[in-house]
Amino acid sequence: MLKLHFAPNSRAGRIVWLLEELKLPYEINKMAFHPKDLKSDEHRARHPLGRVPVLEDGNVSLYESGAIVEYIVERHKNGGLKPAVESAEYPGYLQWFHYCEGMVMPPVNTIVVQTVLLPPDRRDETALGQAKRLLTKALQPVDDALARKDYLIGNFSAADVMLGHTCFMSNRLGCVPDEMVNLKAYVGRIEGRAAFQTAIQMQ
Ligand SMILES: N[C@@H](CCC(=O)N[C@@H](CS)C(=O)NCC(=O)O)C(=O)O
Repeated sequence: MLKLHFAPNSRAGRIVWLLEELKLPYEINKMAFHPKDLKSDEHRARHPLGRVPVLEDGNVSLYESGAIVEYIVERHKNGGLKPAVESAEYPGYLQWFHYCEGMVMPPVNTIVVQTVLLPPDRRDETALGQAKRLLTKALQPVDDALARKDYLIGNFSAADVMLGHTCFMSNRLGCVPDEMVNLKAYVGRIEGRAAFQTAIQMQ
């Protein structure tokens, strides 16, 4: 059985969401989003940086959320969530799948560090302002791409599990401007998915 090492309000939610969308059986090790769990020797043996998500599947152990998503879709169940390599949708799928960790998550990380993780006396307003501006810039092409589509490549796909989760987080951080109406509507559609609700409510 697939085993997911999880902490709330983290990228591990992407994997719960995917497993729920695909209706795959899994077990879950819920940890606190706290160094006592994440930086324990036990968890560092699974992830050298003490982070989540980590997926175990028999003798396979894997970290990096994007790699885990690809692994599940390729090795366990496609469920129509990854277009065929020859299809017209495939290049867009690849682009948005990787745009998530490559372009959008770096400023999200900085914002979370500067608003939640650091104690108030160590926060840096300049770094925070820069990250917010960068995030808004990085989200603009996503808003544009969603002008005539419900999901990033038309139908719901694993690229939405990656980037959609990040759009939801960006919105929750107050970084999706009202003018990005396509993106706001997209986040609403994602929030309306039962599998997403299961993932986001898991604590
Ligand atoms: N690129 C990695 C990032 C993993 C990561 O940074 N996870 C965060 C939660 S979203 C974490 O575990 N942070 C705990 C820490 O930094 O101590 C992935 O996509 O899996």
